Amino acid sequence: MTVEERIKELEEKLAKTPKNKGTETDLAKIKTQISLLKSQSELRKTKKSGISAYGYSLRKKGDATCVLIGTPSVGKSTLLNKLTNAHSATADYEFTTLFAIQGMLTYEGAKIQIIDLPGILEGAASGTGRGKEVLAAARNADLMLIVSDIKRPQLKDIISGELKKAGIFLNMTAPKISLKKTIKNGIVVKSTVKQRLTRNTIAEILRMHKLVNAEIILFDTVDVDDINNAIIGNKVYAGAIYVYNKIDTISKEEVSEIKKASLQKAQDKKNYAFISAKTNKNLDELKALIFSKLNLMAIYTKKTNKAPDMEAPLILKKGATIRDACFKIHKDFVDKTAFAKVWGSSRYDGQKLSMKYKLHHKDIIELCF
Ligand SMILES: Nc1nc2c(ncn2[C@@H]2O[C@H](COP(=O)(O)OP(=O)(O)OP(=O)(O)O)[C@@H](O)[C@H]2O)c(=O)[nH]1
Ligand SMILES: [Mg+2]
Repeated sequence: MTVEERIKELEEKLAKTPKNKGTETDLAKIKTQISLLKSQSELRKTKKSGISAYGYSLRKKGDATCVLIGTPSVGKSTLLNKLTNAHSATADYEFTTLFAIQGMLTYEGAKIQIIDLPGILEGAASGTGRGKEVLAAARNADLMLIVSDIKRPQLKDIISGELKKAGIFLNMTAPKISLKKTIKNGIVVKSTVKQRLTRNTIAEILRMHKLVNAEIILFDTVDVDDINNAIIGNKVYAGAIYVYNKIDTISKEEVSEIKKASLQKAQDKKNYAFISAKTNKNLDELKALIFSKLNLMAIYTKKTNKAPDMEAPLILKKGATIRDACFKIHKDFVDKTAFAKVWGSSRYDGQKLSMKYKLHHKDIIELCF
């Protein structure tokens, strides 16, 4: 029996097993066995086919990487060409793009790599088309741009579903789980919140991963897959922007309707863009949204008695400190620098602040030795 056949058999068993408190541990064990087999089979396939060699996956470059992902003909390549210096072929037939094409978007001084991927179809995660390879290429990105045709807004859910099946979760944070191997005491399960699973079930899952002495602390309510993922680590949590393209093809009123339906919660505004790649509508808003979703900030540097360099800022993650800025310039600067003068978020211009100070987007700093 092949691994795939065994997985199928277990999935059938899982579907047939009644779901109640009495079967909780059995169900968890089947799910864990499936997770273990899947990760084994993925590993084998990646090694055998050398997925990256297919030309779907590109080396990361610049300050951050985004991928354009969606069904064929929604306008991914047109958008790539508009956002970057790239020339990806576009056409009104499906599967115009066959391999990954990249371009660089410069925004606020940040160099953001954007990768245009071939279109994927429903069923991609289970191998339809070159779906698996495309989804594998998307895994490493810092941000997913899920492109749909505004006339078919439901495409967003199809693509999100395929990504989920491929272990890529959008706009969600991983449940916090701490796991450490210990030298004695067997499996110890601790939790700071109420759990649905019993301690015994959780311990059984850990044992299936051949853990004998270990302490697991759960800071969120978790399910079996969450625990398996914390141990195997084959799930990815990525930010995503749902891009509805071709708004030029419907009326303003229709666009408003779809916007209203999509933007229900305050945070939705950060997750949706309504654009026309063809007529350039709302592309500047999309660029700003990409920069913001990537949690980047630009920090300008200046030398004593000189004007700041506004052309080539340091690009750092939000929350970065003066120390991180020094490190980005050169690791030697960390020890050399005593403090920095800051303009922008500081209480007054040129305020002397310590290495621990958290910088803000567009701050100007002068390192003092
Ligand atoms: N009306 C309109 N047409 C667009 C827009 N963006 C792209 N198109 C057209 O849609 C068609 C498909 O565009 P592509 O950019 O090739 O689409 P794609 O998503 O890269 O397609 P694949 O590579 O096949 O997956 C082309 O004829 C484009 O000119 C838009 O905003 N409005
Ligand atoms: Mg294309």
